[in-house]
Amino acid sequence: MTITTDKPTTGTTNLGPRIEPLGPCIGARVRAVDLRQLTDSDVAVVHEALLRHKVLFFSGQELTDDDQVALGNRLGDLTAGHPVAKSNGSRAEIYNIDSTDPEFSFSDVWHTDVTFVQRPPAGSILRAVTLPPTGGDTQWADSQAAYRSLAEPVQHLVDQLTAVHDGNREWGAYLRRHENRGNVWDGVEVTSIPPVEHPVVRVHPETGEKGLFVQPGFTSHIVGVSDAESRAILDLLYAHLTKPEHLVRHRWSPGDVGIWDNRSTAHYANRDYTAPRVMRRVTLRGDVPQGPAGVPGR
Ligand SMILES: O=C(O)CCC(=O)C(=O)O
Ligand SMILES: [Fe+2]
Repeated sequence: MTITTDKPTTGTTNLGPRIEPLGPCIGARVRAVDLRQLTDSDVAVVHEALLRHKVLFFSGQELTDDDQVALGNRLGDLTAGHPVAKSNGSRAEIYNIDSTDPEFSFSDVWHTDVTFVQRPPAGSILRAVTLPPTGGDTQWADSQAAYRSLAEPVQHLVDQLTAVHDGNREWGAYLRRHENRGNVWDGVEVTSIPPVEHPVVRVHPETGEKGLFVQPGFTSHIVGVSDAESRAILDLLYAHLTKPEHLVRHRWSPGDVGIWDNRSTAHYANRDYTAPRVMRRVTLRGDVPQGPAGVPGR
């Protein structure tokens, strides 16, 4: 496994964002930045830090819904809030994750956001609005560190595989409850969730690094192998992806914002609270996942 340095990558002066890594592979805290007033140079620093650290945490931010949408537009091109869940926020781009909403579903399964569409979001921006006194932490896994630390023969095996991602596992019941009328996604009303195929190993479109791209939330099976083989391979990869050394855990405080790269991470929201918890998310448009040469995204 490649060991990267713990030294801050940039920002040793007070002239811009300061990046403080939270571990050798995943996670960094970003200080000295106001997400409502990013300069072009701040945007470049945040973008570079995101590629390197995969999830970034900002504290003391006072974002409104409009500010969060504006931030998303500074960092990329925003999708609708969710493909299936109807817009329930003040803006179509916002996905309101509210534990008091009767339609709320806990995200207590490892997943990468919206991998059940052909072009899953490249990144997500999550803001804490209402928090329980304790609990409700979120964890992220570094899918590239996980790939790198697999034994080489296993890397060769998974390099060749394609998996099916099926959003009906999490969202089929919601769609049925709403008479098969979901949200509007890429300009089209979603009325069904056809399963899609993605490579099991994703080549990051910006860095060229390989990462595992299967998660128990939406991946249903591996193509072209038996059920037993698919189950065993996926169980191996899930256990490996979520080894503690591949993880970072965040305890949310009011004013916190987390930004992550969905092309190199999976995440899990702890289901250990009873008091209301409200988070708001926007997602950045992504591309069709590509596998190693010879295993195109389909
Ligand atoms: O509520 C959380 O901490 C995370 C929920 C989630 O999975 C997401 O925002 O994509
Ligand atoms: Fe998520």
